[in-house]
Amino acid sequence: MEKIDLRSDTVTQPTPAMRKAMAKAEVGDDVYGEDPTINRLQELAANKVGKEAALFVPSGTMGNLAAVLTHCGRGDEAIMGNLGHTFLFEAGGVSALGGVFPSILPNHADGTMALDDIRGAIRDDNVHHPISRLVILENTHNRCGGVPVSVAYTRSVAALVHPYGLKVHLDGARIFNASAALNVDARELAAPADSITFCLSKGLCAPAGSLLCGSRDFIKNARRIRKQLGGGMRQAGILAAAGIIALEQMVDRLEEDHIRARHIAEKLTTIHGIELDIGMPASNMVFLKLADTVKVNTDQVVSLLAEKGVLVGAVSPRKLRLVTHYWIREEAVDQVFTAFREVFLAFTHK
Ligand code: TLP
Repeated sequence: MEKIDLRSDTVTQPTPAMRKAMAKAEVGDDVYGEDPTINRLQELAANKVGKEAALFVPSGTMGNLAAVLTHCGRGDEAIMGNLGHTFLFEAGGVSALGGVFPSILPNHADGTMALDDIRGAIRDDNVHHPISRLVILENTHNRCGGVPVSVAYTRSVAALVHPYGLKVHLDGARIFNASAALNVDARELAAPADSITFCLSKGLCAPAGSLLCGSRDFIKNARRIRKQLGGGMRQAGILAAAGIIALEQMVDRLEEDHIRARHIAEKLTTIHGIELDIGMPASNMVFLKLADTVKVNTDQVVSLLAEKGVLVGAVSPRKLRLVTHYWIREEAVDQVFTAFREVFLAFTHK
């Protein structure tokens, strides 16, 4: 039985074009700055998000960490959302490795933090306080349902914090999904931010790698931090070759994943016991809630679906996440629907 893997877009396999490009990639020692394929990827990446320079890093987590450690020193404070990836899913790296103090604000359902909250979190100059250095935004916002965040919001955060000397880092792991969902160039989404990380190894299907982008000076400093973190990868042009294909061939098709997510959501919400927030899905993520009438928790739903070859994620006892990507074809929509219907029918007969 072939599995339909909707747990994440991180499960994507490289495309045949990527494998071909990887086999032929010209490589060199990237710690010396001599890998031509990495250099080409970095140039392409910086251009795609409208920044001066870019740095190839092994993962989105390292990209965000290197950004925070470049912007902040030990004891400095970084303002971030309570549902943000950096706060929830990066193993506390900013504190563990950088001594950076997180100031956590509530994320609203649309992925934003209230401007008043951000203003209130900026410390004044007082010996009792850490120094506020950074605000971290996320676009699309994963835990808020994969919602894209507007240019206007990102601009207003930057306009609010820049006069106080704070920088803005954008975790744009899925910035091209945001761009497709809003029909806005990724450069515009990134423009207000001082730095941005985006990932090649999610909807864009590359086997590994992310890009940290920003000003030339910022990237020069981030290069040293990447070295400290052990992220200098030598002949990683083999990976960068796939990244180039990701940027050249996989960005413009992301809208297809969003359409498929909508098809899946439309079908699944016809099943008794499945609920979806209004206006969702907003990109390639479908977050489904179990209705109160469903007496089992998502762990059980996940294992019953897995027996039928459909893999989905449980993000809480009452919430499932399904993520569409290149390897989920239109035919899969009906297979997913059938599996869910059978599983949910079984519950109502118990
Ligand atoms: N997200 C993963 C899990 O870690 C939750 C997923 O399955 O969605 N920023 C955002 C917004 C992300 O969603 C992720 C990965 C990362 C950063 C980290 O990227 P990697 O996995 O490359 O370190």
